[in-house]
Amino acid sequence: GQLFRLEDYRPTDYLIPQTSLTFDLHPERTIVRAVLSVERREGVSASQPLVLDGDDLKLVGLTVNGALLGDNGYRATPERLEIAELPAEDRFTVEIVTEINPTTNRQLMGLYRSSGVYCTQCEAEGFRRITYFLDRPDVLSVYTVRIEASKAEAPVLLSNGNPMEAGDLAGGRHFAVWHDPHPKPSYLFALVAGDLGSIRDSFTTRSGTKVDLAIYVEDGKEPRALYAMDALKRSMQWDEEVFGREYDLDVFNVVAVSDFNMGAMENKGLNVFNDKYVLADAETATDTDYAGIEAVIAHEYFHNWTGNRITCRDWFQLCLKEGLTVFRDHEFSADQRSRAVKRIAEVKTLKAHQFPEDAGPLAHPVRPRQYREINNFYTATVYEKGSEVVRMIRTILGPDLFRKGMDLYFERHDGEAATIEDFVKAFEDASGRDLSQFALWYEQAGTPNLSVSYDYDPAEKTFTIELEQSLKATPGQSRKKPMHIPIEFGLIGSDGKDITPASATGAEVTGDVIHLRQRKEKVRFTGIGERPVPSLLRGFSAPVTLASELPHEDLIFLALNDSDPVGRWQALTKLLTGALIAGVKQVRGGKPPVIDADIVNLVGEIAANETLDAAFRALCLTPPGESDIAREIGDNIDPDAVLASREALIKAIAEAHRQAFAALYDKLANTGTFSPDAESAGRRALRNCLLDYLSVAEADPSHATAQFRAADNMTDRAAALGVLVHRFGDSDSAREALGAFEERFGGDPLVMDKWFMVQATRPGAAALDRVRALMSHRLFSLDNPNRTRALIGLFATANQTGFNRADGAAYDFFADMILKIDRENPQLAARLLTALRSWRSLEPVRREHARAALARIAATEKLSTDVKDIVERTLG
Ligand code: HT7
Ligand code: ZN
Repeated sequence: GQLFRLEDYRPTDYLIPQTSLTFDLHPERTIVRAVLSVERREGVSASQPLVLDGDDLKLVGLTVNGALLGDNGYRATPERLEIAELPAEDRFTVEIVTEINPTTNRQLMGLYRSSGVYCTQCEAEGFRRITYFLDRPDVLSVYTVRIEASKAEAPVLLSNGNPMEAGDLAGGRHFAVWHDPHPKPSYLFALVAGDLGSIRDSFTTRSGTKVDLAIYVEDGKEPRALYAMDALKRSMQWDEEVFGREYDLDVFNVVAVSDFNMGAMENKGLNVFNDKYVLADAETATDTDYAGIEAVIAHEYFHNWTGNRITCRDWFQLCLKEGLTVFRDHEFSADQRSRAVKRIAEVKTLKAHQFPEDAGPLAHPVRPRQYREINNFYTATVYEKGSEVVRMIRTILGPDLFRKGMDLYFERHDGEAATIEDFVKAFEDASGRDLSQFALWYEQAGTPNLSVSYDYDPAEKTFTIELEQSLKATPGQSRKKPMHIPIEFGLIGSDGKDITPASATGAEVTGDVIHLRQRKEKVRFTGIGERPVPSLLRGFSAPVTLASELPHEDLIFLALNDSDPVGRWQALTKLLTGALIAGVKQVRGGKPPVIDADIVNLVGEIAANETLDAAFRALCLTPPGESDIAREIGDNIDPDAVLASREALIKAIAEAHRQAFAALYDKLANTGTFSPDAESAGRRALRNCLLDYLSVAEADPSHATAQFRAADNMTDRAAALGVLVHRFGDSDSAREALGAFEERFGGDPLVMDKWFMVQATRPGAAALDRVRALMSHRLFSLDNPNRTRALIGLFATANQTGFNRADGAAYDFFADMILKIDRENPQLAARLLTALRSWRSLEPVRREHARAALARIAATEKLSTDVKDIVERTLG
């Protein structure tokens, strides 16, 4: 594959201010007529050909200003249309007719059919699979789209913008015309046509415009879209209140489809969703599903300003829209739910997905400098770390200047394709602060490590913090510069209250933020009457790892007293991780893990503290996962020892608190009808944590079976099923529960994904045979991304002992699957393959098996550019 580099960016010679498309939809033979009004840029010679992108296209017609071209006037391949015979005038019209087959399109990019519904996916480079075009984000065009289709097959015809015209045609066909007045890049184009049901509502913007809202779903599933509609209206309101952003069309449509490569897509005025992020009711969706729907609906809606009105100059700037929009959806969810609980969930996600990326062979900067396949850069680094970078800008500037900077960014760049430099400059200009060093967060890959030591001088009443930052080499970046790291902090007195220092010298301190800029710096606080316990990185104010020399007692104190819940959770996590790692060493030395009673008591104390949010207590009661422990160990990982250590800790906690947990479990029982609100969800989360502990303490499935049978909602049912399958997998209770679940939900593949997932993640080497057997289930298909992710994806990413079995058989199976999926859907195959990115951290035997599986993939002929890029970088 070709290497694309940021420094090679050049604007195009031609612009396409207007695009008119006509689709004559047929399942196997769709004709697309594109009429492009083209403008030559000033200074560009008429002898400069117009070179348009294509992908797998068949050209069936071409004219320029209405005239056919001579044989030497153009050259067409499936990948490119070069038109050399062009008029001398700077404005002309190109008409292109292409023929495409939506039915055989299994890549799910371009125009494809999903369960009989025509739909498009154009980001990043799918539009070129529909027609030849300048398919890049800095070419903005006003689109008019006419869709013609069979009225029986596709009564609903949708595209971007506002509806203009509709009517019947001969032969049982009909048409609709859509016009989007906002110039947009081709990746935001969308079309949907099919037999869909819908729910409707409206939203009146604060300037008084009524917007018609609709969510389209498979016929009969309309009631399951009500929560998504509610989330959409709350998102529209919130963006007006918090960012001052109003919606800008007469209609806003959302469509749910069942075959989709990612979560959703923000096409202007016509968001297309994976049905997983639309459909929910108590019977079929868990609290996690509800939270996911709320976040993704908000995320795509927020793109209307951050992504669509202001788009990216090129794909290197992807984080300009994605990082910023993730930050916006995080803030939205924080305002709708418990802010602290939301923040802890974000930190967990960042550490689970982004930190390993930054520490492995696929590490890249938030703004990459080069790529071979852009689809492989929709990563946790671009999205989640990109969001953390925006959050740090807010921490550094404070909320008021941050808002001023955002307003300036919107004012300056509305209607443009912008860069990260434009974004950062808006904050510099709004605040007068120099952010040039800060901007290194966009350039340098890797997670900085902060080493911290403390010194209290009782005679001088001073407390000194010494900070040192370091950043390891990452692919293509061996030497790194020191970063500007904002560290929120508190100094806690023995009464649990924060001490206000009289003064601070050394590194800059603004309010409760230390600004570390040098490689090594000290801060000296005066007027500190007693030795404080420092809480650093409150709110997880920077995406770094923290190595601090705090003693055990201080961590326990923080876990119980920090006024910042994120700080409490961080202290507890540090204690638990330390204990778990010590346990791994003991297991590998052939000894049973010795569990520290202080830690067991601490967990019990937090569980019993009813002044704390139930959701927060649930987070504290869930020990770091197997992959979290592995990440903290860093190398020579034996996943079986990790599991054994974790199980020993759970058992010790479960046995010590059996009675208290049983009483609390009963007390938290359901009352009244199901509601997905944050408080009820928190109560269920805590109760389901307790169910697991109780089942371990009792070594008996009856609590879980009773809960499974009595559950009136999917959260409780799925949690009970998880305990039964993971803890008592060979019992009749587990078999019966799996059977009952299948009987009840066997008609609904999306719900059955939970059934596949729970089995794919059952620990132990035997999981591989179960996964193999489940692939023959009538509902399973490698063609459907949700099914494939539920079974193969979860097996590879969430079953550490099953996937990393010592004989390497699961890696072999996985390699076979990747190669098979790659023939149909390279984007999906490449994404799944990243499950092997941390292979070098394994112990030598597993490492060699994993390497061999990767090498076999790499040696295969006819790999897609997607998989080739990932496998080559992974092998390094
Ligand atoms: N902007 C979108 C990213 C995306 C995508 C979505 C669906 C299928 C393929 C895709 N490639 C890239 C989704 C988002 O971040 O909002
Ligand atoms: Zn996005």
